[in-house]
Amino acid sequence: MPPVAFIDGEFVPLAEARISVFDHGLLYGDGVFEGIRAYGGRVFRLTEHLERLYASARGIQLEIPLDFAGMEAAVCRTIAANGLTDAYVRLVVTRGVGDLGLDPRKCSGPTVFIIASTIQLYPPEVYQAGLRLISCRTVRTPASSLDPSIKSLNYLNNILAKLEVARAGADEGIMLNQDGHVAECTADNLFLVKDGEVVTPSPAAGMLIGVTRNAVIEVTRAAGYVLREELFELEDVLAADECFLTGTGAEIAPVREVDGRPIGTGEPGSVTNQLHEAFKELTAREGTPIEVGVR
Ligand code: PXG
Repeated sequence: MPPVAFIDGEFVPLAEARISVFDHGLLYGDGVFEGIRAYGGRVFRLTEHLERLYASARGIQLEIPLDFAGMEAAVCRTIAANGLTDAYVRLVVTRGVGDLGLDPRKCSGPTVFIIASTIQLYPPEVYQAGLRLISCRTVRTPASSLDPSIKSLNYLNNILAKLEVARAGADEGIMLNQDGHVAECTADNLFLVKDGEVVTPSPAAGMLIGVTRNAVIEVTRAAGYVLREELFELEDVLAADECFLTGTGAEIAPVREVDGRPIGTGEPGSVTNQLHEAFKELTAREGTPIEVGVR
Protein backbone atom coordinates (compact mmCIF):
# COMPACT_ATOMS: atom_id res chain seq x y z
CA MET A 1 0.00 0.00 0.00
CA PRO A 2 1.39 3.44 -0.89
CA PRO A 3 2.08 5.81 2.02
CA VAL A 4 -0.76 8.26 2.63
CA ALA A 5 -1.26 11.54 4.46
CA PHE A 6 -4.47 12.68 6.14
CA ILE A 7 -5.47 16.10 4.80
CA ASP A 8 -8.74 17.69 5.94
CA GLY A 9 -10.53 14.39 6.43
CA GLU A 10 -9.18 12.52 3.43
CA PHE A 11 -6.29 10.18 2.78
CA VAL A 12 -4.07 11.32 -0.07
CA PRO A 13 -1.00 9.48 -1.45
CA LEU A 14 1.97 11.09 0.28
CA ALA A 15 3.60 11.90 -3.05
CA GLU A 16 0.51 13.93 -4.03
CA ALA A 17 -0.11 15.57 -0.64
CA ARG A 18 -0.18 19.37 -1.13
CA ILE A 19 -1.24 22.43 0.76
CA SER A 20 -1.89 25.89 -0.68
CA VAL A 21 0.81 28.55 -1.01
CA PHE A 22 -1.81 30.83 0.62
CA ASP A 23 -1.96 28.67 3.76
CA HIS A 24 -1.05 30.91 6.72
CA GLY A 25 0.78 28.01 8.33
CA LEU A 26 3.31 28.44 5.54
CA LEU A 27 3.09 32.21 5.04
CA TYR A 28 3.29 33.16 8.74
CA GLY A 29 3.95 30.04 10.83
CA ASP A 30 0.38 30.55 12.03
CA GLY A 31 -0.59 27.15 13.40
CA VAL A 32 0.22 24.46 15.95
CA PHE A 33 1.61 20.94 15.81
CA GLU A 34 2.52 17.75 17.66
CA GLY A 35 5.16 15.06 17.24
CA ILE A 36 3.79 11.75 18.53
CA ARG A 37 5.24 8.25 18.64
CA ALA A 38 3.79 4.75 18.44
CA TYR A 39 5.57 1.70 19.85
CA GLY A 40 4.51 -1.83 18.94
CA GLY A 41 1.03 -0.86 17.82
CA ARG A 42 0.29 1.52 20.72
CA VAL A 43 0.34 5.31 20.57
CA PHE A 44 2.34 6.64 23.52
CA ARG A 45 0.52 9.24 25.63
CA LEU A 46 -1.88 10.18 22.82
CA THR A 47 -4.29 11.90 25.23
CA GLU A 48 -1.48 14.08 26.64
CA HIS A 49 -0.29 15.04 23.13
CA LEU A 50 -3.83 15.95 22.04
CA GLU A 51 -4.45 17.90 25.26
CA ARG A 52 -1.31 19.92 24.51
CA LEU A 53 -2.41 20.39 20.88
CA TYR A 54 -5.82 21.77 21.91
CA ALA A 55 -4.17 23.95 24.58
CA SER A 56 -1.69 25.30 21.99
CA ALA A 57 -4.59 26.03 19.61
CA ARG A 58 -6.46 27.90 22.38
CA GLY A 59 -3.26 29.85 23.03
CA ILE A 60 -3.35 31.24 19.48
CA GLN A 61 -7.18 31.45 19.34
CA LEU A 62 -7.40 28.75 16.70
CA GLU A 63 -10.45 26.50 16.77
CA ILE A 64 -9.64 22.95 15.69
CA PRO A 65 -12.41 21.68 13.40
CA LEU A 66 -12.28 18.12 14.82
CA ASP A 67 -13.30 17.16 18.34
CA PHE A 68 -10.93 15.25 20.60
CA ALA A 69 -12.29 11.78 19.74
CA GLY A 70 -12.28 12.63 16.04
CA MET A 71 -8.65 13.72 16.23
CA GLU A 72 -7.71 10.59 18.18
CA ALA A 73 -9.32 8.45 15.46
CA ALA A 74 -7.64 10.46 12.69
CA VAL A 75 -4.18 9.86 14.22
CA CYS A 76 -4.77 6.13 14.68
CA ARG A 77 -6.31 5.74 11.21
CA THR A 78 -3.32 7.50 9.62
CA ILE A 79 -0.91 5.10 11.33
CA ALA A 80 -3.07 2.09 10.35
CA ALA A 81 -3.50 3.29 6.74
CA ASN A 82 0.29 3.30 6.41
CA GLY A 83 0.58 -0.22 7.82
CA LEU A 84 2.81 0.97 10.67
CA THR A 85 3.09 -0.28 14.23
CA ASP A 86 6.19 1.75 15.19
CA ALA A 87 5.77 5.27 13.91
CA TYR A 88 6.53 8.95 14.28
CA VAL A 89 3.41 11.02 13.67
CA ARG A 90 3.39 14.69 12.74
CA LEU A 91 0.02 16.33 13.35
CA VAL A 92 -0.37 19.91 12.09
CA VAL A 93 -3.26 22.38 12.32
CA THR A 94 -2.79 25.67 10.47
CA ARG A 95 -4.90 28.82 10.33
CA GLY A 96 -5.73 27.73 6.78
CA VAL A 97 -5.95 29.44 3.42
CA GLY A 98 -6.12 33.24 3.51
CA ASP A 99 -4.87 36.18 1.49
CA LEU A 100 -1.42 37.77 1.54
CA GLY A 101 -2.19 39.91 4.59
CA LEU A 102 -1.67 38.64 8.13
CA ASP A 103 -5.31 38.95 9.15
CA PRO A 104 -6.34 35.48 10.39
CA ARG A 105 -10.02 36.44 10.11
CA LYS A 106 -9.68 36.25 6.34
CA CYS A 107 -8.71 32.56 6.44
CA SER A 108 -11.45 30.24 5.26
CA GLY A 109 -10.89 27.64 8.01
CA PRO A 110 -8.10 25.58 9.55
CA THR A 111 -6.10 23.01 7.57
CA VAL A 112 -5.50 19.73 9.43
CA PHE A 113 -2.91 17.29 8.18
CA ILE A 114 -1.27 14.20 9.63
CA ILE A 115 1.82 12.36 8.40
CA ALA A 116 2.84 8.98 9.82
CA SER A 117 6.41 7.98 9.12
CA THR A 118 9.12 5.82 10.56
CA ILE A 119 11.22 7.68 13.05
CA GLN A 120 14.77 8.85 12.54
CA LEU A 121 16.31 7.88 15.84
CA TYR A 122 19.52 9.16 17.27
CA PRO A 123 22.22 6.65 16.30
CA PRO A 124 23.04 4.05 19.02
CA GLU A 125 26.43 5.75 19.57
CA VAL A 126 24.61 8.70 21.15
CA TYR A 127 23.29 6.49 23.94
CA GLN A 128 26.72 4.91 24.46
CA ALA A 129 28.87 8.04 24.19
CA GLY A 130 26.49 10.89 25.06
CA LEU A 131 25.68 14.18 23.33
CA ARG A 132 27.88 17.25 23.03
CA LEU A 133 26.01 20.42 23.93
CA ILE A 134 26.76 24.12 23.69
CA SER A 135 25.08 27.00 25.49
CA CYS A 136 23.29 29.16 22.92
CA ARG A 137 23.33 32.96 22.78
CA THR A 138 19.83 32.95 21.28
CA VAL A 139 17.51 33.55 24.25
CA ARG A 140 14.31 31.45 24.50
CA THR A 141 11.28 33.55 23.57
CA PRO A 142 9.76 35.09 26.71
CA ALA A 143 6.19 34.03 27.53
CA SER A 144 5.12 37.67 27.19
CA SER A 145 6.08 37.56 23.47
CA LEU A 146 5.10 34.03 22.44
CA ASP A 147 4.62 31.53 25.24
CA PRO A 148 7.10 28.68 24.61
CA SER A 149 4.59 26.24 26.12
CA ILE A 150 2.56 26.77 22.91
CA LYS A 151 3.83 24.29 20.33
CA SER A 152 3.35 26.67 17.42
CA LEU A 153 4.61 26.37 13.86
CA ASN A 154 6.80 29.40 14.49
CA TYR A 155 10.06 27.62 15.39
CA LEU A 156 12.56 30.26 14.27
CA ASN A 157 13.70 30.96 17.84
CA ASN A 158 14.75 27.31 18.16
CA ILE A 159 16.11 27.14 14.61
CA LEU A 160 18.38 30.16 15.16
CA ALA A 161 19.73 28.37 18.23
CA LYS A 162 20.09 25.15 16.21
CA LEU A 163 22.21 27.07 13.66
CA GLU A 164 24.56 28.03 16.49
CA VAL A 165 24.74 24.34 17.42
CA ALA A 166 25.58 23.40 13.83
CA ARG A 167 28.22 26.14 13.56
CA ALA A 168 29.88 24.79 16.72
CA GLY A 169 29.77 21.22 15.40
CA ALA A 170 27.80 20.13 18.48
CA ASP A 171 24.68 17.92 18.83
CA GLU A 172 22.25 20.13 20.77
CA GLY A 173 22.11 23.53 22.46
CA ILE A 174 20.97 24.78 25.85
CA MET A 175 18.65 27.78 25.67
CA LEU A 176 18.44 30.23 28.59
CA ASN A 177 15.58 32.57 29.37
CA GLN A 178 15.88 36.35 29.65
CA ASP A 179 16.89 36.04 33.33
CA GLY A 180 19.72 33.61 32.54
CA HIS A 181 17.90 30.54 33.86
CA VAL A 182 18.15 27.31 31.91
CA ALA A 183 14.91 26.78 29.95
CA GLU A 184 15.41 23.77 27.66
CA CYS A 185 17.26 22.65 24.53
CA THR A 186 16.26 23.54 20.95
CA ALA A 187 14.00 20.46 20.63
CA ASP A 188 14.31 18.62 23.97
CA ASN A 189 13.87 19.20 27.69
CA LEU A 190 16.83 19.00 30.06
CA PHE A 191 17.41 17.13 33.34
CA LEU A 192 20.32 17.03 35.81
CA VAL A 193 21.38 14.53 38.44
CA LYS A 194 23.20 16.00 41.44
CA ASP A 195 23.99 14.19 44.71
CA GLY A 196 21.48 11.44 43.87
CA GLU A 197 18.60 13.85 43.21
CA VAL A 198 17.06 14.65 39.83
CA VAL A 199 16.35 18.25 38.83
CA THR A 200 14.64 19.79 35.80
CA PRO A 201 13.75 23.44 35.07
CA SER A 202 10.36 24.42 36.47
CA PRO A 203 7.76 25.54 33.90
CA ALA A 204 8.31 29.11 35.19
CA ALA A 205 11.61 29.09 33.24
CA GLY A 206 9.53 29.17 30.03
CA MET A 207 9.67 26.05 27.88
CA LEU A 208 7.67 23.51 25.95
CA ILE A 209 6.40 21.17 28.65
CA GLY A 210 7.37 17.90 27.04
CA VAL A 211 5.15 14.85 27.13
CA THR A 212 8.37 12.85 27.57
CA ARG A 213 9.44 15.24 30.37
CA ASN A 214 6.22 14.54 32.26
CA ALA A 215 6.55 10.77 31.75
CA VAL A 216 10.20 10.89 32.91
CA ILE A 217 9.20 12.82 36.04
CA GLU A 218 6.73 10.01 36.87
CA VAL A 219 9.25 7.26 36.14
CA THR A 220 11.93 9.04 38.23
CA ARG A 221 9.65 9.35 41.26
CA ALA A 222 8.42 5.75 40.83
CA ALA A 223 12.08 4.63 40.92
CA GLY A 224 12.37 6.29 44.34
CA TYR A 225 14.39 9.39 43.42
CA VAL A 226 13.69 12.88 44.70
CA LEU A 227 12.63 14.93 41.65
CA ARG A 228 12.64 18.71 41.88
CA GLU A 229 11.40 21.25 39.34
CA GLU A 230 13.28 24.49 39.97
CA LEU A 231 15.10 27.43 38.40
CA PHE A 232 18.84 26.99 37.86
CA GLU A 233 21.69 28.38 35.78
CA LEU A 234 24.26 27.13 33.30
CA GLU A 235 26.82 26.79 36.15
CA ASP A 236 24.54 24.20 37.76
CA VAL A 237 24.56 22.15 34.57
CA LEU A 238 28.37 22.26 34.45
CA ALA A 239 28.55 21.17 38.12
CA ALA A 240 26.06 18.29 37.73
CA ASP A 241 26.99 14.62 38.16
CA GLU A 242 24.84 13.65 35.15
CA CYS A 243 22.79 15.46 32.53
CA PHE A 244 20.27 14.07 30.04
CA LEU A 245 17.75 15.31 27.48
CA THR A 246 14.18 14.11 26.95
CA GLY A 247 11.96 14.25 23.89
CA THR A 248 9.65 12.14 21.76
CA GLY A 249 12.47 11.32 19.34
CA ALA A 250 15.34 11.12 21.83
CA GLU A 251 13.48 9.37 24.71
CA ILE A 252 16.29 9.87 27.26
CA ALA A 253 19.64 10.87 25.72
CA PRO A 254 22.75 11.25 27.90
CA VAL A 255 24.90 14.40 27.69
CA ARG A 256 28.66 14.02 27.87
CA GLU A 257 29.84 17.64 27.62
CA VAL A 258 28.64 21.23 27.60
CA ASP A 259 30.77 23.97 25.97
CA GLY A 260 33.65 21.50 25.79
CA ARG A 261 33.55 20.73 29.53
CA PRO A 262 32.77 17.16 30.63
CA ILE A 263 29.66 16.57 32.75
CA GLY A 264 30.50 14.27 35.66
CA THR A 265 32.79 11.53 34.38
CA GLY A 266 32.08 12.59 30.77
CA GLU A 267 30.27 9.29 30.20
CA PRO A 268 26.56 8.46 30.38
CA GLY A 269 25.64 8.18 34.06
CA SER A 270 24.10 5.22 35.86
CA VAL A 271 20.95 7.13 36.92
CA THR A 272 20.43 8.26 33.30
CA ASN A 273 20.76 4.69 32.04
CA GLN A 274 18.45 3.34 34.75
CA LEU A 275 15.76 5.92 33.96
CA HIS A 276 16.04 5.25 30.22
CA GLU A 277 15.42 1.52 30.84
CA ALA A 278 12.42 2.35 33.04
CA PHE A 279 11.11 4.74 30.37
CA LYS A 280 11.43 2.06 27.66
CA GLU A 281 9.44 -0.34 29.85
CA LEU A 282 6.72 2.29 30.13
CA THR A 283 6.52 2.76 26.34
CA ALA A 284 6.23 -1.03 25.89
CA ARG A 285 3.47 -1.32 28.51
CA GLU A 286 1.34 1.80 27.97
CA GLY A 287 -0.45 3.49 25.10
CA THR A 288 -3.64 3.64 23.08
CA PRO A 289 -3.85 0.50 20.87
CA ILE A 290 -4.13 1.72 17.26
CA GLU A 291 -7.07 -0.61 16.56
CA VAL A 292 -8.97 0.82 19.55
CA GLY A 293 -8.21 4.40 18.54
CA VAL A 294 -9.49 4.03 14.97
CA ARG A 295 -13.04 3.50 16.20
N1 PXG B 1 11.19 21.33 23.78
C1 PXG B 1 11.00 21.70 22.50
C2 PXG B 1 11.26 23.10 22.10
C3 PXG B 1 10.54 20.75 21.56
O1 PXG B 1 10.35 21.14 20.29
C4 PXG B 1 10.52 19.09 23.34
C5 PXG B 1 10.95 20.07 24.21
C6 PXG B 1 10.20 17.72 23.87
O2 PXG B 1 8.79 17.54 23.93
P1 PXG B 1 8.13 16.08 23.85
O3 PXG B 1 6.67 16.33 24.04
O4 PXG B 1 8.47 15.51 22.51
O5 PXG B 1 8.71 15.28 24.96
C7 PXG B 1 10.34 19.42 21.97
C8 PXG B 1 9.96 18.34 21.00
C9 PXG B 1 12.87 16.98 16.35
C10 PXG B 1 11.65 17.72 16.79
O6 PXG B 1 13.11 16.92 15.12
C11 PXG B 1 11.25 17.82 18.12
C12 PXG B 1 10.11 18.55 18.45
C13 PXG B 1 9.41 19.14 17.44
C14 PXG B 1 9.83 19.04 16.15
C15 PXG B 1 10.94 18.33 15.79
O7 PXG B 1 13.59 16.46 17.19
N2 PXG B 1 9.56 18.76 19.72
